[in-house]
Amino acid sequence: MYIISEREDGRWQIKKKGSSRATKICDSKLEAIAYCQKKGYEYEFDVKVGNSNININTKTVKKHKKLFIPLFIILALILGGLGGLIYFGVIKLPNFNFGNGGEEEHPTVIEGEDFSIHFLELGNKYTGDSTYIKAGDVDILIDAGSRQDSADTIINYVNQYCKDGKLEYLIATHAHQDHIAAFSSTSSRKGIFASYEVETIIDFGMTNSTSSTYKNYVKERDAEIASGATHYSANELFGSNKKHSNVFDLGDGTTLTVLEQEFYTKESDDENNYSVCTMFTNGGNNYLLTGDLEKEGEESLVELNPNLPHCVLFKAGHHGSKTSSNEALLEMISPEIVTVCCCAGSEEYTDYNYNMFPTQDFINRVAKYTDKIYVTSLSVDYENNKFESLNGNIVVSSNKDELNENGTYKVSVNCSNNNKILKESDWFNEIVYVDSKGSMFDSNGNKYTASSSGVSAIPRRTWPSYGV
Ligand SMILES: [Ca+2]
Ligand SMILES: [Zn+2]
Repeated sequence: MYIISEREDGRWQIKKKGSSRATKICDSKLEAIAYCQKKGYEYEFDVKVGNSNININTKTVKKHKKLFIPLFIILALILGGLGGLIYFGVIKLPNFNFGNGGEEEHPTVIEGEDFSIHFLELGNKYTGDSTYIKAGDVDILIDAGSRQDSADTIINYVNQYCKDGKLEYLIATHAHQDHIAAFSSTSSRKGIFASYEVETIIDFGMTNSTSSTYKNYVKERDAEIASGATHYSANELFGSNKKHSNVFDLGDGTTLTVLEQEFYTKESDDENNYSVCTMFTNGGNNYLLTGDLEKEGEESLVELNPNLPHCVLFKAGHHGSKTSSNEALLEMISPEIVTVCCCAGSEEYTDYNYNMFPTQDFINRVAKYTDKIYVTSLSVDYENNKFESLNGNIVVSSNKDELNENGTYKVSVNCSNNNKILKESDWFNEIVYVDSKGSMFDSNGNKYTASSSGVSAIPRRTWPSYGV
């Protein structure tokens, strides 16, 4: 049995009876009814009379019987009539996302959470980042990769949660295309800046980039600033000339902290080191995102933040590259959940099996702390643009009604494709063919197969014996 009730924000929620978490939140009561009917759920309403909350099947109903029964009958008639009209197609409902059908489906929209962090698939074969965070009514977007055509995918996703057309925060970690491409528009497609009103922009203090992607980003960012957005580059949050504290209050005890590292002001020959590092704190949990920060950047981060706390979640540095997520950082934060935004096993950057994202070295280091590694996408056939979801969109969320024994908010992971941890995935255990150097391709660029000569068959990835 499911209960449909109105929320304080005027939207309507569907809750499984006895559950504290909503299964689905709808914009209207009609939408909620249509959803239940479509799903074949038995449902009833939580009806408000005056100030008291009356549940139809409780003792409270009897107390208000005389008042309540006529109301209920009228309500039932109205809703029944509407239901019938909808059923017979007389009233057209807007398009709702009903998912894929079936009992064990993974919801495409996670509802009823106070805090959620979403690692997005980007709609193409390229590795890149876009992370959406919802903290109460505050909407935050960190990065908009991997290419300009990811804009539609990101916007469609974010609009399931962001209902006011306004991003309270927009953060660009560094100037690489796979992080900023979809912020700006093209003649045929609107980007993020053109699609939302942005309140505060936080971006990198340094860049070596002269790319057109970067220039387009700057142009649209500056237009957003001209129309009222506040802008801080990371270096303006530290030192004697700082313009704002590096801690931003998101309300309800949630904070966004920009963590200091030396490459906000110091030159590096690796653009990745300029990455803006952020930590979210909510309900006693910390969530760490370091963009594409490399080893030197991580060392600086650890040095300048000697009190970096334990983090329930770490977004793998640089898409699970072998040069990021190093021991010095992992040791300080001892992550429980690690998310990787990449197209797993793609030859976009390398022909060598173990160096393809997420790399074997990265897995070896993280394995000491957790096996809860989740990866967004999967490369099926890079040349022919074939990609699929691995975990899909990864949502890590919590709410104040579900607590751990120590009082911190219980954190859950829900992915749009499946919730399988990496080491149990087909991809991880898949047999691949490599030459003596570990390459999956011959000198002509052809992929080795079982019948190629001089190759060995190995599993894609292995889990180290010391791993948890
Ligand atoms: Ca908003
Ligand atoms: Zn990147």
